[in-house]
Amino acid sequence: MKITVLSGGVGGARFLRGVREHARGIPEAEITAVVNTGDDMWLTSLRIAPDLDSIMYTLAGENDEERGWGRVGETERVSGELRAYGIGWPWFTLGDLDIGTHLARTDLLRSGMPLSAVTDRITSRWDLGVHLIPATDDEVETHVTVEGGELHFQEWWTKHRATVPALGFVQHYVENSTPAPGVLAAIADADVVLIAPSNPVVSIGTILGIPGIRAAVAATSARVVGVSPIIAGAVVRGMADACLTAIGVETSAEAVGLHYGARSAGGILDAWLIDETDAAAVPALEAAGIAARAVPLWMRDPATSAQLAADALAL
Ligand code: GDP
Ligand code: FO1
Ligand code: CA
Repeated sequence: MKITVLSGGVGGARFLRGVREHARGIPEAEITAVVNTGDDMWLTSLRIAPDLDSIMYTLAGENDEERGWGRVGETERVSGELRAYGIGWPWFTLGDLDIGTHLARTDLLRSGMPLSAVTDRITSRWDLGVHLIPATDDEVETHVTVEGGELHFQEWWTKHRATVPALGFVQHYVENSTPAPGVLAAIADADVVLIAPSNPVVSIGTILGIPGIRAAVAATSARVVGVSPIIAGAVVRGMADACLTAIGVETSAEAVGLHYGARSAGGILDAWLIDETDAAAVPALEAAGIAARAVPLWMRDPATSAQLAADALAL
């Protein structure tokens, strides 16, 4: 069974851990994650790819579960030195172990390898059980339009904690970008395409904004099932609500489902999984052509993540 998952960072990583766990019971299961790279950036000459790294570390069991990003057992000696020199972003900490990943990625990129090949090489260190493909090999970075100018998404997200009102999001150079090798095939040849409970705007939205990807999802013979990242009108973590507000979408499971839209109405969803507390939204979603089911949506541990994946694959 070919399962393709569109995914951002933390929410997507935890969901992918559940998909992998549940797929252990599915013969011939092959899982491919198409991962957002809009949060990526150059920092102190290193290429940082937060969502690819969040997923890689989580599936490798090397992630810092509490912090939600970076490596477990991390130290910050090098970033202390960078701060002392006034180099880099003092509010964006590059851990020592994490810098090992950035050096490896940057070295391979500098040798001329595309990001997708670099990702294959880096992730081969572990047996992740999921094939990670960046949505594109091109540098397409999310910037946030704010009063008076633009910020790189990471500055808006980590320095300002999304407190500066976002007037909009723009992915520079996205119009010239193309899906990375294997992305369109992973969507077209899938038995099921899952939209992870990721940030609908800057994670899923950015992936769908790469020319060709949204059309591929709309056209695939696979069933397309999404999982709401919003429970009872609130994000589980992070600031996706600030992103949704910026594009005029209410922070609710129903509004996000309708924002993605029913495939039968030109959108991307066949089905939408929402939390039990949002069960009242099922009729409206069904009326819009989206099959909906209310189940526990909190991924508290690998077991609940696996159950969520099972529910999504059964919908
Ligand atoms: P980021 O790139 O690190 O922001 O992570 P993603 O974009 O992949 O996902 C962020 C979203 O994951 C947030 O909006 C959270 O609401 C959502 N999320 C995190 N944990 C859970 C969970 O246990 N259940 C659900 N349904 N959503 C979650
Ligand atoms: N998030 C923070 O809130 N503070 C940080 O200092 C920080 C550093 C960092 C370094 C590498 C990396 O891959 C992610 C990092 N993040 C940090 C998390 C990142 O901002 C989130 O993963 C968002 O999804 C943006 O991608
Ligand atoms: Ca992210």
